[in-house]
Amino acid sequence: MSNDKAGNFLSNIHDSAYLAKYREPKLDNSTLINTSGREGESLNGRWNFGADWYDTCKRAEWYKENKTNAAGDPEPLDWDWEAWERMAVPACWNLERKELHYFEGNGVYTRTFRYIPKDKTERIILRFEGAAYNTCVFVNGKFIGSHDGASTPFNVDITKFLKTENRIIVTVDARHHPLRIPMDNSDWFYYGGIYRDVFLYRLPAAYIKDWFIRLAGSCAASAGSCAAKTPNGIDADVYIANESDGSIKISIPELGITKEAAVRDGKASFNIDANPERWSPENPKLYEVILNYSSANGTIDEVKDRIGFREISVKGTDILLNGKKIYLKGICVHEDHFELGKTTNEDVIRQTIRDLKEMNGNYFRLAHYPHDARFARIADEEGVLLWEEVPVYWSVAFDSPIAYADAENQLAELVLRDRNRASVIIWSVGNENADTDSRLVFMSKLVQKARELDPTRLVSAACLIDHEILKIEDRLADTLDVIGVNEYYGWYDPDFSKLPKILSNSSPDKPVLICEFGGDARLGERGTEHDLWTEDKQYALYEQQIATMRKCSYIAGTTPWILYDFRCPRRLNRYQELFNRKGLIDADRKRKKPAFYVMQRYYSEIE
Ligand code: GCB
Repeated sequence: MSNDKAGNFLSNIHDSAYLAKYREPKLDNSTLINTSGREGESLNGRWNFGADWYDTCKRAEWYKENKTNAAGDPEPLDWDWEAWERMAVPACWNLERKELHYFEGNGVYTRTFRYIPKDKTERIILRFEGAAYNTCVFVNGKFIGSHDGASTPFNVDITKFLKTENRIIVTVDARHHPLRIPMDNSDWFYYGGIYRDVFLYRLPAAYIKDWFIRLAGSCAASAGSCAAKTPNGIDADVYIANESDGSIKISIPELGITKEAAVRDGKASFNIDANPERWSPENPKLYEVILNYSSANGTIDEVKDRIGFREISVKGTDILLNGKKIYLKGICVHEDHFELGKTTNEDVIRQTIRDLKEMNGNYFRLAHYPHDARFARIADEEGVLLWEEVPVYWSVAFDSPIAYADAENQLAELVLRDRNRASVIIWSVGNENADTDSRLVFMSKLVQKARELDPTRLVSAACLIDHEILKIEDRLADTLDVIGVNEYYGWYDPDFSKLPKILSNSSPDKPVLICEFGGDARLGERGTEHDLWTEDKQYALYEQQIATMRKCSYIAGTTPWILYDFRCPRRLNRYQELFNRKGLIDADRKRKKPAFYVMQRYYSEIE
């Protein structure tokens, strides 16, 4: 609290607890609206921007726009919205201006917009697809809510704050500290800013808030509570906001389906007799699904989505897609783009998928945080399978309830965003976390949460190998459907001979994915197969890895590390120059290294 009992004009500089008043309302998974299939009005463009290193906007309440004091005299203001520089939205500020490259403070964004209601009862929802890391939203001088997490969407109903001319102010705090997810150390670059799209949605007074549609009875969990059943028909749950009754009609025109169900306590459920064509990489069949809501008092709402129906399950050490064994021929990919950072667009995503297909792959591990929502949507169309992950990376504060709440919320936001996407087959709850008691509790709870929100997909995590006993052993593995393993034999541990020993010492009762292996090579760097940083060494290492994996029957797929070189502040040697060079393609996303073709050959040879 402020020490300034006299209430003088300096009170804000003495208040070190100022952040407390910006914690609530929280914009989290409980307020999240499923906006797929809705037309938004874009608020992208060039916003005014101030690099506010000491967070003065929040401390001194700039957003209230108090231009005069109580006596009516002008205040010596420290902000000047219209004179501020212009910043692209969406964009990572680090790449917009040289001086902002390492800026990890608070960015203050502001713009105005005119609002003309189309209907007196409409609700106006402001939606952010992603802003890094903590975002506080202010409309017309009022604080509206706060969101934590750099890679998941959030939204807020701003209807009651709107006038004809409106000012919106958004503070984005990009600082990292040990309690955040991810924490203050990682192997990628933490960009800052409003780096994904911003939209306004006009919704009716009561509206369809969310829906979950899937093959009936599909239950992927081997270790979970539901016994796997043969899918038969289509199940759907539809959730309504601001109204507890009315009725929902679901239509799937191509299947000749129209069904109606009553809304009870804000929810309607369907079990529909149907036998849709199964979605798969060979046949990425999508059906248009239309939901219509009408309430007793005449409100109507409609959403449309394109849905693929498929089943993913495990049997022993196999992964089954639609009941048939599938080998996941994959590669890891970061969102990081040399020019765009974590901002992306449809062309970049489609090119990434073309690169995977050129490698004869069918699957991506989207590392290490939720990627842009369009990725899974395009993967649905393109027939690509996905592992999606939350940034519970390395040593997060496993003992902290604050860190847990943040991780669980990011997981829930990801699952709610993408659980209707056929391409997504695996939720991952973390990467390379030491096997401690507190980590086991933390991550087991995340596994449970993923299953509670979505029992139709597999749950995994990228685990570490026990280097002492040379065995795949991690207590978390008992709760997972698929064991993910990262290993760098031939690179961080030069003794490659350990890998075959580990594989033969282990006898897992569930599928194993080698979800990372690899080594750095700077594009064009040549030498012998023993010279670090060369394409020759990377090539030889890939050959060795593949030869070893081929012999192991319980490996159900692999995602080498990584498709493209990516920016990384902890990589400072002359070959790296602030990039992790383990890519099979250079950071320019064009020039391939020879090891790319090792994977291409391998994937063309296996079923
Ligand atoms: C890992 C991490 C990944 C790193 C990679 C590396 O095990 O999961 O995030 O970038 O190793 O290059 O060291």
